[in-house]
Amino acid sequence: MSELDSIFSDDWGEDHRSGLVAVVGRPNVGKSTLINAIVGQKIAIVSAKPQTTRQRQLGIYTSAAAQILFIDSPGIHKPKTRMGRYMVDAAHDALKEADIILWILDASTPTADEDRQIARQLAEIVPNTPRVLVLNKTDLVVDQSEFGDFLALSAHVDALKTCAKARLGVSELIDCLIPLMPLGPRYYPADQLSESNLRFIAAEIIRERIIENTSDEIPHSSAVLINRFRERSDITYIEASIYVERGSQKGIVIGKGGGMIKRIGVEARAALEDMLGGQVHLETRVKVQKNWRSNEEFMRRLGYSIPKRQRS
Ligand SMILES: Nc1nc2c(ncn2[C@@H]2O[C@H](COP(=O)(O)OP(=O)(O)OP(=O)(O)O)[C@@H](O)[C@H]2O)c(=O)[nH]1
Ligand SMILES: [Mg+2]
Repeated sequence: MSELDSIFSDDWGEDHRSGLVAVVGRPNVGKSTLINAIVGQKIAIVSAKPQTTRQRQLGIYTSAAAQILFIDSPGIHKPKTRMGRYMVDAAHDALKEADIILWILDASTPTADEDRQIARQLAEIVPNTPRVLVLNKTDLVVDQSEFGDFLALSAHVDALKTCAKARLGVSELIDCLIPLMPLGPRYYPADQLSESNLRFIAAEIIRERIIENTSDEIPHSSAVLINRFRERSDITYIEASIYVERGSQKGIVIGKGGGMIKRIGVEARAALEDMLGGQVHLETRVKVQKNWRSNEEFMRRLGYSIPKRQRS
């Protein structure tokens, strides 16, 4: 059987391995970029601004020998809002589920205080889960002689260097992880790369265009709700609400003469058409939901599945 035939065969051997790898680290270190590089397709949005990823998301790697489910998680930081708390909780939950923890560090600042905090959290929450350290963005550093101290951050079974943006070090990383995974079956079909539905991906694509085109608090204060997603044979109709937290932010997102929202719409539509492989009709409306990042009920409406507070 060729490698390709054996990947698509349902007949994996007794030595097939599978499991969950939690990809964690500070915001903006390149977790989502790395997962996109591993699965070979953009399944998670990426930006140069911190706190881009807000929810747990799966990236599925499949070969003849193994299936590794990578959990992309929000960057671990000190939360200032209910939304921030939700994000850090999502990262902690990912840790608890995982067979292996892949801790990503940024080579241009490998041992920031935030990383020491994360080392403490790992030791407290998952003291017994094996860790692999990944030093990403190695392209940004000329003098690599100082890389030594990131190894001292925490006990680990292996440490590797990557440049996720250029997809360097990815196959070495997979080769390192496979023998560490438990024996197990293939959970998802070989051609499935994520478990996100199209509505979620559409909302994320629009959110990415907002993050890219705005600054200051607006990327963090914006959320996208898909009100309608209707697929016809030749065109997909999408209606989306963009929520911000204040009237002044709404003005900025709409822009002078509607210029900004037009740009966001044009860019998002192009990306959506690329993803769906067909024509897209996109309508967006900008709305204000005051301080929604502290409003649990509204966050739930946006799809951030916060558990209802238990009565005591
Ligand atoms: N130079 C360089 N930049 C990188 C590399 N990997 C990722 N980046 C950039 O780093 C920025 C952050 O990448 P993300 O993948 O969004 O980071 P993240 O860790 O998922 O961030 P959060 O979701 O906010 O926690 C983006 O601008 C990426 O293009 C790399 O290897 N080298
Ligand atoms: Mg991310």
